[in-house]
Amino acid sequence: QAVKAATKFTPTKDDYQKVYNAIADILEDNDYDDGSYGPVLVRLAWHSSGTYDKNDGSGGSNYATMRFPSEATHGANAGLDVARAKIETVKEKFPWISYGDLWTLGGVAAIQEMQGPKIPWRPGRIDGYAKDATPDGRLPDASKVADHLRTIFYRMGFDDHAIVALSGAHALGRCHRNRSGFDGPWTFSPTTFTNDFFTLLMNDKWTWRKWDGPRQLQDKTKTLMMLPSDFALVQDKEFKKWVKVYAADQDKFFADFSLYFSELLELGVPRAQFVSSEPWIMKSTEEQSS
Ligand code: DDH
Repeated sequence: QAVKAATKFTPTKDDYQKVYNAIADILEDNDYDDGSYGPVLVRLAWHSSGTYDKNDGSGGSNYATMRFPSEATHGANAGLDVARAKIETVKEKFPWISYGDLWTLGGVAAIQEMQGPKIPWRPGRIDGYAKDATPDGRLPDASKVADHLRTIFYRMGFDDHAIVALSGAHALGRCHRNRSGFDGPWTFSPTTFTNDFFTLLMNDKWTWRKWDGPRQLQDKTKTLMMLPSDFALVQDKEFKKWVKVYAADQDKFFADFSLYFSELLELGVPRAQFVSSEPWIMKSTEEQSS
C-alpha cells in the first residue's frame, strides 16, 4: 500500500514572525556580555553574508557555510560559535527554517529590538554543503585602512557610502581580547542602536592606546575604543563626508543603514529563491504588545 506523502509545510509570514519573536525572547538571556546577545547576533548575520564575491557569485548568506569547520575557524569568526549556539535553541523550536534565513533574521530581530531601524527581510535561503564554504580573507581586517576596506566591500558590490553606513553597526557590542585581540566597546550604550559611533568618531579626541595588545585607539575616558579600520573613516576624505552626515543626522543614518544592511543580508541569494518579490517588514515585540 502506498504511503501518503507527508504534505510539505509551507511557512507563512506569521510563522517567520514567530521565529522573530523567539529570537527577541532570547536576546537578554543569562545577562550575557553587556546584557544582550543582540550585538553578537548582528555580527553573525554580517559575517555569514559579507563573504560574497560579486565576480563569481560565491559566498553570501545563501548556504550558511559558517556551519562548517573550514569557515567557522576563520580568525574573523572567532567568538561567533557563541551566537550560533544561542540561536540554535530557536532552530530547535522551528526546525523547518534554513540556517541562512535564521541567522539573517537574527540580525534583523537584534537591530530592531535594540531600537534600530526596521530592516526589510525575506526568507528563501537554503542550506548548502561544506564544499560551498568560502576561503579565509573575505572579511575586513581591523588593523588595515581605507584601501583594504574598499577592496573588501567593493568585492561585495558596495560603494564608499555603504562602507560608512554599515560601519555604524559598531555602535553595538564590543571587542573581546580572546576573540579578536582588541578590547572594549565603541560607545557608552552598546546594546542600543544609535548614531553614536559617528558622533564619537567625529567629536572625541582619539589617541593610540599604549598596551601590549594590537594597535587600537582610545578616548579621553579610556573606556571607549576605535579600531584602525574605524579611524580610517575619518582619515579618508570620501569616507569622512558620510561620517559627518551621519554624526549630524541620526534619521539619515537609520534610513541608509536599513537599506544597506537589508542588501547585505541578501548577498549571494538567487532572486528566484525568495518566497516573495518584495522584502517584508517584521514587527518588533513592542509593536505587537501595544
Ligand atoms: Fe565589526 N568588528 N567590523 N562590523 N562588529 C567587531 C565586532 C562587531 C570589523 C571588525 C570587528 C562591521 C564592520 C567591521 C559588528 C558589526 C559589524 C570586532 C570585535 C572586530 C575586530 C570582535 C570581538 O573581539 O568580539 C571591521 C574591520 C569592519 C570593517 O572594516 C568595516 C559591519 C559592516 C558590521 C555590521 O553588522 C553591518 C558588531 C555588531 C560587533 C560586536 C560583536 C560583539 O560580540 O559584541
